[in-house]
Amino acid sequence: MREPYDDRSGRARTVTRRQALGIGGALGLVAAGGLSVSAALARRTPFTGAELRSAVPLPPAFQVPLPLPSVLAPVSTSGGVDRYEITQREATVEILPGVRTPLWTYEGAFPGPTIESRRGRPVTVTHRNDLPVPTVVHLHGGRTPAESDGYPTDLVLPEGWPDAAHVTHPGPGGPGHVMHDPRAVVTKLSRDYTFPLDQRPTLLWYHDHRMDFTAPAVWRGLAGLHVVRDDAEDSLGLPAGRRELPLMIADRAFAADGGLDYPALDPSSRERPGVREPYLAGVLGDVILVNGAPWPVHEIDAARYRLRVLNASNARHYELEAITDDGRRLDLVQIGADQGLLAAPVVHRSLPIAPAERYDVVVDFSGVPVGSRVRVVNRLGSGRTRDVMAFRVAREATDDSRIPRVLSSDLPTWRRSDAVRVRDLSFRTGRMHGGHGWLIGGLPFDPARSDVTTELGDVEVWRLIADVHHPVHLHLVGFRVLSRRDRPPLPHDAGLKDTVSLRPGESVEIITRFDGYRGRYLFHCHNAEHEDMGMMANLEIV
Ligand SMILES: [Cu+2]
Repeated sequence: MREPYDDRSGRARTVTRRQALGIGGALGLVAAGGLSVSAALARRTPFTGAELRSAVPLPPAFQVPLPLPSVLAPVSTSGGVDRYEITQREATVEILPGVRTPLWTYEGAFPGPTIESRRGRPVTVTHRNDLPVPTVVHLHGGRTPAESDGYPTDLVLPEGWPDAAHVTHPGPGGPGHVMHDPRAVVTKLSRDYTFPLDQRPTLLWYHDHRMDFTAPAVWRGLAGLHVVRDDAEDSLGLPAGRRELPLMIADRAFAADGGLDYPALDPSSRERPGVREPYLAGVLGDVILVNGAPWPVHEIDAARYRLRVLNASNARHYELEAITDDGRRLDLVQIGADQGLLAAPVVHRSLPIAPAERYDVVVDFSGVPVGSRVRVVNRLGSGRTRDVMAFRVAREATDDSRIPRVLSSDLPTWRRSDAVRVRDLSFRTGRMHGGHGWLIGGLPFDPARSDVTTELGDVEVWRLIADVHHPVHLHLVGFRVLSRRDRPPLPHDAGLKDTVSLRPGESVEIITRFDGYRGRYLFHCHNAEHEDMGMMANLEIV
């Protein structure tokens, strides 16, 4: 697993190997032909992946109103536990005006219904699977006991699926490569997931995490939000109520029949995982959805708003800016990261966000003239994918919200000297079961292999090294970013994270304490196509 890493030679080796395999161009990776390695990396290709083109007419930007996902009502709140029920089912939804799109949904909606919870108050969600394929639910960012964390082989089988005893996984190498996971806990039709939520308040999200098929399942609509709150955060005076907006950003593409386009090798998601070759590095859509609506617009007061932004895209990266009609860039005042409030606000003019990352941001619209617009754009997009959404300032308003100079004082303060070990983990392309794969430490995911074993309470430093973009996510724990390219972290690395964006050729150090629960967890790349094609590993806490 250990791999000595010298910045220059490491990068050169990556590209050489890729060229030797002859897959660089096909993968839409750094286009190295004719460029020196350093020039190719310096171009910092804004994305890793290839874009699908929709085959239906697309609506103009900023016409469709921004939907706000409905908040799910508990079926019971007795015994100190909030109980919810969610049915996973097919539904046909109008995403593009006048176009009917079949989806896989939680409760018939995309995004699924939002769960609102309080820190330390357990939530149990009974998920019923009425879809045609097995599913697994993972609460991303949750500090969850292993049995409810949605390990990829802990399947919930639908009606009529072959019996649990016969569940094997075809593996990304195709039907010839079969994996069996003796530790999998498989249920039929439904499963109760229990979330203690003994953790810092933040925006979490739940999504499908099925072995080999996470990317197509999330693409088809299996994603929803889960907010954790507590009294301390409520008392800060941040913008609240209708001035707090969840924004789930996700790109998709649409086929001629109105359905979502996805380049799956097996469109039924039943047997053969993986995508067609041009999309091996990631699937990008040409339509930008926010809360399930294309390039929406939202009417607002001339006041401060709290925007809780999630990048729920499979592979697309964004660098967000808020631009007024007269070309002014509004400050994006970051108050929180993946795992809750920062110690103090950090002001950005643009904010990079990789798949699965969240930012909690306050934007002050009070200086924007009534009747004008603020566009949220993606600096990494081009053409139609440059626009994300818009706010239209509809009216003057009073505003008694504030952004305290001190937001929290409970962030972990792990030091490098606290670490009992340092691990080097590479995230790179390579060969897997005779085909193309994405590897951690040179190996594709195998549920039966031990990758990282650590003791409950241990502090570790991980040095993560990438070839192309890899947003790396750890289950169970939050971490802090210690360094990038042996330099101090960037401003947007502040706070407690659960996903860190490795950029091409980059090494990033993180530090964390593995506490909370013992058991079998995961860490993986959150480019969903990479994840399905091998880029996951076991994290065993003993
Ligand atoms: Cu990746």
